[in-house]
Amino acid sequence: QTGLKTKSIGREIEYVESCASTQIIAHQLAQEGAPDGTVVLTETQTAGRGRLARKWDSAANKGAWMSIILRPDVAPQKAPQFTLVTAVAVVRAIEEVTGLQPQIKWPNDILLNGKKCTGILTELQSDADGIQALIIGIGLNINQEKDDFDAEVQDIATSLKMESGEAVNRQKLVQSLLFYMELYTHMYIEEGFAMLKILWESYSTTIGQPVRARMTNQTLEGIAEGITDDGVLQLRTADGKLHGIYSADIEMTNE
Ligand code: BT5
Repeated sequence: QTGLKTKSIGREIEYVESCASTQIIAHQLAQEGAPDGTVVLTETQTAGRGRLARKWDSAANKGAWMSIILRPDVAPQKAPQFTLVTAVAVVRAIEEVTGLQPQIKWPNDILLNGKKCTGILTELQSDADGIQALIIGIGLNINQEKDDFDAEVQDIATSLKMESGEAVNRQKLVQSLLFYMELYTHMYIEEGFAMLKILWESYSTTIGQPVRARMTNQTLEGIAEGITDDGVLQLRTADGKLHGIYSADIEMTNE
């Protein structure tokens, strides 16, 4: 009895007590034809990963580490917005279960009091026919204490328990997250990003702020003016030019 209220997401759940990375398992399952909505969930990852092959600290039994396989019938350029849609679902679930009020830092971080409690990693399987599968990885810090985190992330990471002062029921949080994932991904696929963008912006800590955007080949500083309906960050530099940024690490420069 999982208590799930969803129709597609989480109807198939592959639960493993530990693994290298749920992304690896999900990629393999997707290649073997796993249906839309399949979820891979684990307690511990030995090689949890972030973007650009960075490490994701996945402490035992205290978070929720999962990958969701989606098979949306959308063009590949609509894939990056799934990260933003997922961020909204994560915020709603955390609000509902804990009463905390997280913020979204474009594109893939969820923050509480300026520290990261969740990271999202959207990966793509595609071919000449378009998207075969999206593998959406979500790493939620739930019941960790500061000491549970690796030394190198202790100053930037937080958990729901650290912020609320109470242990959080992980199952409830996962159920709520899958519910909102289904709701918002369907809304996005059927109606596009415009409505969700309004919701996203209401949770965003990035928009309207001075930021530094580090990309692989350059760094730009300016004001984050907004995101487009494609999820592209609009950054205005001091020379007045507007830059469209597809992927970067953002630092707030007014802190
Ligand atoms: C992310 O990358 O934030 C995406 C993280 C996705 C993790 C999930 S867990 C389930 C699934 N299976 C996987 O193997 N991955 C996904 P990025 O924006 O590149 O941020 C990575 C950076 O976040 C690291 O370089 C650290 O600075 C920091 N970090 C690492 N572990 C953290 C943690 N547990 N909490 C907060 N920050 C962390």
